[in-house]
Amino acid sequence: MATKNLSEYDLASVPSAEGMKFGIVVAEWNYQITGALAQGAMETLQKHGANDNDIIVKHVPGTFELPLGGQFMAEYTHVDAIILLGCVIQGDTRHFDFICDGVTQGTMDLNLKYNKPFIFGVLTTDNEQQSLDRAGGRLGNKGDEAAVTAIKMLALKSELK
Ligand code: DLZ
Repeated sequence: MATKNLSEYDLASVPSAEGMKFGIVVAEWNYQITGALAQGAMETLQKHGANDNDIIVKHVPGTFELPLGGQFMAEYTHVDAIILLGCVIQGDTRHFDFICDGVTQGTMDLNLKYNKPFIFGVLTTDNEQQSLDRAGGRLGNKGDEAAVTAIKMLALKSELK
């Protein structure tokens, strides 16, 4: 199966992000990659009408800290959706599995605890090249996909409320 380009989507399917408030939490580990994810997410939110003043960006040390960083955003700011951006690259030890398990379950828990979208913008790859490919490289940018997902989930919430 061909891998999807993360930056390709149907523009018409994305509602306006005007008036929506976003938090972006970025892991500092593998920052060459996570910084590119953050740039992609910012640009995509802006492209769909989000106001610069409605986007808060904060950093945490590593991907393992993303859920707590997201919880701080939910508790102490007025954002409507939070995008969590990280990159975990497989190493020689089982650390990869522990970080991936923690951030995955932690993110799901936050979605349900706060009734807000917490978007899982985390690359989990076997090597650095696979991550670069998905951080603005040949397979697009996971930050773009995360931003579009945040907008769509907020629009769905508004529609149903
Ligand atoms: C310790 C660690 C390792 C080995 N690998 C990564 C990684 O590939 N990506 C990442 O975002 N963070 C990594 N970390 C750091 C952990 O996420 C975390 O910051 C530390 O274990 C401290 O809790």
